[in-house]
Amino acid sequence: MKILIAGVDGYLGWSLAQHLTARGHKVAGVDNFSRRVWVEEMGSWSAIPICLMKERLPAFKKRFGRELRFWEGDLRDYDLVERVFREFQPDAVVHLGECPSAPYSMMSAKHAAFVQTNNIVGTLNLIFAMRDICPQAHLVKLGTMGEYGTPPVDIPEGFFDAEFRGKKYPKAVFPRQAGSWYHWSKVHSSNNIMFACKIWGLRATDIMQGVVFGTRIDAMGNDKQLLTRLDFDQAFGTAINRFCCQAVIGHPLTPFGKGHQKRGFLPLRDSMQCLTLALENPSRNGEYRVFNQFEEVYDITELALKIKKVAGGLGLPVEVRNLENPRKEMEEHYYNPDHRHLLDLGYRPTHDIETEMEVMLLDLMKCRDRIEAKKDVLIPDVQWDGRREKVRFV
Ligand code: NAD
Ligand code: USQ
Repeated sequence: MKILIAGVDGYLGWSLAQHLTARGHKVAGVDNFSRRVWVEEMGSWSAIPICLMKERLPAFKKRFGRELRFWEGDLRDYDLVERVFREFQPDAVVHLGECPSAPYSMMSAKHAAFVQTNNIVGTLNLIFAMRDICPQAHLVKLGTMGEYGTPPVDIPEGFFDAEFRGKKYPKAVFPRQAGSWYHWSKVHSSNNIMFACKIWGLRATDIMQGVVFGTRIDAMGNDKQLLTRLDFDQAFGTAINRFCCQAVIGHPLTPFGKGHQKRGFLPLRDSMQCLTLALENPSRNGEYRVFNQFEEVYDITELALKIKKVAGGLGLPVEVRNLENPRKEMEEHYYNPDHRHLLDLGYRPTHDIETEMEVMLLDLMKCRDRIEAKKDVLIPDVQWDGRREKVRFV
């Protein structure tokens, strides 16, 4: 299959390009390197050193024996998107090319507007190009489990059978209650894609993905030039990735507030497995389907304690110390999302989260100096009420 990855220079995108190529697909990608700039703006860098695209591409060719065709450019530029589609004629498009950070979107009016414009306009351009150039292509769009928020009821995969005043309403869209301007940008794009499928007969899979963690996938082998980024700052470092970076420098692991927030999590290698299943089992023409993509639901403190245990086994003593919560979110709550669709397609979850954490810690121990050099970024100062003030340990 010819697969276009929008956002190919990113954490997931660079991994996915390798995973899909190793499976025999023909892959091409677009990126404008904005993730590199945002992390720099946060005063940070990737814990794992990453190469420039001009170094990544020859290393890719050497390992896989195939070119990765690459266009540098902004998905908000329709002319670029149209050119890429005309030249590559994809059978499938994986859209990862968005700003993925909740805290970044909460920093100021400009950041909120940037994140929403970037994410919504880029997505619109992709669906217009699909309509006009490749209407048979399948869009696999990364949404987020955070679109649903944390409601006090079970969360279905996108749709549920509603009932109001005794009347049934089958396949109603499950209500969205996102928790940041970023998460709302994902909701808006979900609605736009659903609409495009309805009026133009496009086909799409909207992936409500949980939080991803991990430093590597098998396809990378031991080639340093093929490694993907791993961030630990307050905006672009996600929970387990941050906790592992904290552990290797002996910094306390930092659940926010009471620390009983629950989320769906999955290792990077499972994310690759699930995205591949979605691509190789496309939706029908005109079908907009939703997959909830995660391995297991965990409580943030439970995860911190697991990392403490695994780190201890590697001779890294570390404590868990809660920080004031910079976000407005529930810290103790019900959380029970469904995730049958991918399991029905054959998803085999890793389940062995502690082994995955050990691999991460061993990889990150080699990057200790880089984390130490930027350790100031581990304590957040972006608060959901608009203040820019570092939170304290409680
Ligand atoms: P990432 O920031 O590493 O990757 C996104 C890539 O897209 C970056 O390389 C960036 O430069 C590029 N990009 C962004 N806007 C662009 C634009 N306008 N034009 C061209 N390129 C652009 O993020 P990621 O962690 O790989 O996440 C990928 C997707 O998956 C995002 O949509 C994110 O919301 C979603 N997601 C990620 C996670 C996670 O835990 N990492 C979880 C759920 C959902
Ligand atoms: N958290 C802590 N301590 C930390 C970091 C995070 O307690 O040091 C908590 C957060 O408060 C939150 C939870 O852990 O309750 C998850 O936070 P996160 O930063 O790991 O993830 P989040 O902001 O939700 O965003 C990430 C990705 C985003 C994706 C989302 C999936 O950055 O792209 O959409 O995970 S989900 O969380 O399911 O919405």
